Amino acid sequence: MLPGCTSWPAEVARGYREKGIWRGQTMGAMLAELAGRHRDRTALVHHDRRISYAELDAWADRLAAGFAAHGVARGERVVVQLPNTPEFIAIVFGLSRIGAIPVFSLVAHRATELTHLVRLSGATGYMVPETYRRFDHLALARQVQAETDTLRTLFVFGDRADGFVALSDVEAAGTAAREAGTAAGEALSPDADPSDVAFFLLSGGTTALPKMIPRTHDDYVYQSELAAQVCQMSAEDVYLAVLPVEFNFAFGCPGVIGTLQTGGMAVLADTPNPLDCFPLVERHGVTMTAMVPSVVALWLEAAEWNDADLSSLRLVQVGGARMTREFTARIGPGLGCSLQQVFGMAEGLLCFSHPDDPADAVLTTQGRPISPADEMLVVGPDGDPLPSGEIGELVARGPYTLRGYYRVPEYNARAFTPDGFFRTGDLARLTPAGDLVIEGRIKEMIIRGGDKISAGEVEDHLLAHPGVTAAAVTAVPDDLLGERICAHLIVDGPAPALAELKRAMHARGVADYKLPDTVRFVTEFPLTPLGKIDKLALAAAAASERKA
Ligand code: OOB
Repeated sequence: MLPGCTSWPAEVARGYREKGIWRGQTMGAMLAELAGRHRDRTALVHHDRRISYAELDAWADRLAAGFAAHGVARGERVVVQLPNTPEFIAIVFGLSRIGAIPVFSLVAHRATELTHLVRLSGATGYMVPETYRRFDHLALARQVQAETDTLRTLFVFGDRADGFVALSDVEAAGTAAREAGTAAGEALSPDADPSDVAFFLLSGGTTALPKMIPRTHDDYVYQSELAAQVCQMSAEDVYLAVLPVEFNFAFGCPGVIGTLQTGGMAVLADTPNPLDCFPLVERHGVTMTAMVPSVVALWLEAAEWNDADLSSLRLVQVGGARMTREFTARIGPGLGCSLQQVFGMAEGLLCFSHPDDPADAVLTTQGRPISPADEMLVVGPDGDPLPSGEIGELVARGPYTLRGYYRVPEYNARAFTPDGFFRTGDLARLTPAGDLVIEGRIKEMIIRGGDKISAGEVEDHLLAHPGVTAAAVTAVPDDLLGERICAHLIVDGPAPALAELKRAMHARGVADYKLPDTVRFVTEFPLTPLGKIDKLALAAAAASERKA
């Protein structure tokens, strides 16, 4: 495995292989197999473009050869920052075919996040769109290259630009290399090792900037295929990628990858907005999709007055944040389909409720792990498993749950138990039937709509503001987004306005979704008996002020 990643213990890995859980197939080889099976069937749809399985496979090959021709070598990391496009999917397959490793960045990330990712990953390549939502990604890429040491090549999806290699030129180089190679009888591209990293997902972040999650070919091929099976997907299914595909949920839970593994068709939406998505459901006969609760809320509202025909929908997966029973009860009737609750994380473990579970379980639990080989425990403060029904921390290990984040050994020592369970930082209990119920969080993370924000990261940015002597960041409840970001500050001198704090953070190159929504000024922080800042008390104070 790539140095800096933690492998599964050898005997555990052997067990997964012997049981056929890990198939020893790379993502690239899997696509070739799928292309052989489904040739002319449509794999991907975006606007008026339809890409067949055979076309996607040939495209990934051209890109693989093209990236190699542009110096991208096996094991090298390439940060990929693209909106929902077929290019994103083809590039991921293309890079992984030469054993290069895409790092999935959010399109909303800015200089702060990207310089961090490039430094942490040691990336040699960075792929951006020209502009997206009027933001100049070329300028961002130039800035990130100037501020870091390893970026050799900037790639752009769009027109040629100074200092960038255009994706069309990568493809052209690939076509030329393949023709020359075929003439010389060379093997196309040496395939990657299935037990090695296929790509890096990013953690929602709890303590600081995003951490990198190595996902191997073996683990991901297994996860997405199993997720598709649990959702009873078939070649007749049409999956709508409503969320950004760089999220694990939309990429492989089962997402786009699981859809391809069953021979179905994946439609890529530009935004989760129902006004964009409803016409896609109608036009393509979408049968399945995945959303976070704040997006479902928009869909439910729109479905009330919009007369779009959503009758093709059979299953809607909802996860990523907590929901009330009242809310979950509206989803099935409101959209005319079955609901599946999903508890998931980029780190691995996936729990799904099942449409044929008792109605109450579907409405109030996040179901069970998708794999019989998943191990999931609810433990108390001493690390011992708690009796069923008691609330404690959820810990997990299994064939698609990471054993360590990339290049953060000290953090890993705390984030995993000595026997390799990942400490999720989520508070949970199990029902007598064995279903998971998420009750809250230990980790200091705010879930604002679909976005995960690390309290510690925002605090660091606020502390950089002159006059701010102490900062604590908590969530405040919000009807629309679930939670919003509240900054509690102690200042020396005049209190800066919220707009001023936001402007300063924006100028530091922080993604907009992390900017605080409200600010409170206090003279001291309440402390817990152990002398830590009592964030529960701060959050409660903010919530009651908000109500008033
Ligand atoms: C998904 O992945 P991430 O990595 O963005 O966030 C993971 C965290 C979990 O640790 C938990 O705190 C929260 O998001 N979460 C939920 C939840 N599902 C995730 N909290 C309450 N209820 C749920 N159902 O969010 C993700 C990845 C794959 C599939 C679905 C969601």
